[in-house]
Amino acid sequence: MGICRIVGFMLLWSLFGVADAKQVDEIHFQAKRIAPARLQSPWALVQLPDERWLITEREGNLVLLGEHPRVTRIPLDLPALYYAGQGGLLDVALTQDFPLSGRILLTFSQGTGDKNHLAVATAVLENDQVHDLKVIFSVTPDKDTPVHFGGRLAVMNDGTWLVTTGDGFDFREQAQKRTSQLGKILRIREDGQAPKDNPFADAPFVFSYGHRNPQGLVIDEQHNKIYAHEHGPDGGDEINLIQPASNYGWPVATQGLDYSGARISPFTSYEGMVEPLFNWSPSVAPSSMILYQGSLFPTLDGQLLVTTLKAQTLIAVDIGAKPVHSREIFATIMQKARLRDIAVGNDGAIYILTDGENATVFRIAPLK
Ligand SMILES: [Ca+2]
Repeated sequence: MGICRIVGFMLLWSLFGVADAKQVDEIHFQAKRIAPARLQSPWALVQLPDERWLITEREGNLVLLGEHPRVTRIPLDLPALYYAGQGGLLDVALTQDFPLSGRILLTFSQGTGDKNHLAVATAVLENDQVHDLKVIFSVTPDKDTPVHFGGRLAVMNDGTWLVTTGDGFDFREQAQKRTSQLGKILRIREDGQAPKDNPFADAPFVFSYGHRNPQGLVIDEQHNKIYAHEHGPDGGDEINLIQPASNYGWPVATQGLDYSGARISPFTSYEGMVEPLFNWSPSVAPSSMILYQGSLFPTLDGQLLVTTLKAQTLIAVDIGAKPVHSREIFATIMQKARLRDIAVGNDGAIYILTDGENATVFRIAPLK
């Protein structure tokens, strides 16, 4: 480790010449696995007040990860779980009154290959068991593709929830159709009903539209801002500043190309449609995101940290910079892997969930 670090330092020094202080600082951090490499296609992680991590596996399990190697797997009885393609059990989040109620929210894909949709469920986690699981919301209309479900959850100050939904890949024109719930960020109450102050009378759950497959969602309570990222096609991955009632352009305005190389639209911007805060071309395939506001990594304070599947790296996006710019971080201390989710732990360290079979969790902290 010591030698690797020195070599890493020298390599960075030589790569950057007059080195960027931020780049050099970050080599003094270390990554450590905290989970056995046995998580099966996990999608999300969240830390519990008792310090353990709660992790979803797409085939329908919750995993409680305690002190290494303590792992408890809870198979969920999710009604009509559709585990295929990019679907299955996706996000998990704690409700604001979790310490009292044990209530969690889950997203999962439900139905069959011919007819499926994203669903939101609530359940109670108590004594390492899950009970009172019920579906509170189902996205309409159904679709017949196993991909682009969206599925990310975030709770707002007032206790309402934002839920991202994908365009289903074959249904991209529905992202522009407000009355379809595909390709949207929806806002729901914890009982699954529509809040009265959502922006559209004709689409009571829709908060923003014109999205492709958004899977990163961050609420900055301090500055009253919402950030989301979404997968573009070939190029055109975006970070957007989300405002209610706004149209984010897909598929009319995009900087991405179709996978065939053909243009999806003649427009990279369009009047009345909000342009991204940041665009990645070529694609990095952004999977999740946090807004880092901590003291362990001062050079990252106020930046968005984005996990990626295709780029297989963690990316810091400096949204305070003009122009906004992004860079890989921790690249020399964390092996290349598809990265699925990210969280800051109660101890201030950064935790990264990897993707696929035999996935694991890395803890990244300053080197002591
Ligand atoms: Ca857009």
